[in-house]
Amino acid sequence: MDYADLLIETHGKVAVIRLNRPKAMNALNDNMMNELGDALRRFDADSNIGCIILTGSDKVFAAGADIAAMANYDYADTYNGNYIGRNWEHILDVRKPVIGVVAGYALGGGCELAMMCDFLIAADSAKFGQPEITVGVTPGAGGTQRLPRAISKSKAMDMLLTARMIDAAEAERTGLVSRVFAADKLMEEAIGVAQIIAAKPLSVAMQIKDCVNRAYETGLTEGVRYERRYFQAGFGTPAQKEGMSAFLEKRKPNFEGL
Ligand code: DAK
Repeated sequence: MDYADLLIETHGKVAVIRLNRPKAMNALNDNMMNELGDALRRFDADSNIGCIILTGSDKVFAAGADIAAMANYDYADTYNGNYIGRNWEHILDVRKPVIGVVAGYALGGGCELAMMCDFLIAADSAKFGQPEITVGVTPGAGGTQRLPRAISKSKAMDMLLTARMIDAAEAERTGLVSRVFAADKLMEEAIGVAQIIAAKPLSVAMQIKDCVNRAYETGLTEGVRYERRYFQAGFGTPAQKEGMSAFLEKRKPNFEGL
């Protein structure tokens, strides 16, 4: 895979996709988002991959949508061209786990893209913000919806209305990120987390992801009913047989290919 605005690596069953427009602080433009959709689709379909990491550089995850590209847009350009909708949200269709790994700035569309990942790991250098109000627009890729769900209405209103950035410690305290590591250990630690996930049965990981995402979009009763169907259907599968046999036989399970 050869891309102009992304760097790609694999570490065993872990794929790493790096946003890479260093001269523009990884500002998100059409080409990058098209490439990102392509890379995500390929890794999702690749049976050698069990977990995907989306990251940036050690300085910036992404400083938002590309302001230079959108400064001259008018309503017809954004509405008729389905700006954002046409190519920013492929990540939501990925069935395998996707970890967002953030060092430095994740601002505006960058913060929104990070929040589309399944969970976030941050460096102690990370800074999250939704400064769109300062450039005269509302967020357009889910910032007003995912941020209050992640960190509470009050914190989200504060960030969205004042454009205040929060640091890694506040992001962890408020639940936006799950873990924080020293910047120089970030990728090593994040790949370690991804490798743990990739060694689990992929079928079950995808079902858990589907169920947790359901919790976002339905009420509790409906969500628990959804989860129960997966749970019951899981009996008799190779993953259940291997996992439970291994426990009873006091050995490590081998979920290769499951
Ligand atoms: N877009 C384009 N270029 C950017 C950029 C961005 N978002 N952020 C930085 N750059 C460029 C700078 O212009 C500069 O380019 P040169 O001057 O060197 O050519 C280069 O990256 C380095 O930036 P700085 O010189 O500013 O670097 P600093 O370290 O001093 O500052 C910073 C880093 C990240 C704090 C600063 O660059 C900054 O504040 N950047 C802008 C952050 C921002 O406002 N982000 C939100 C963007 S708005 C919608 C759809 C989408 C959206 C909204 C609505 N609808 C469909 C309704 C999304 C909006 C956004 O994301």
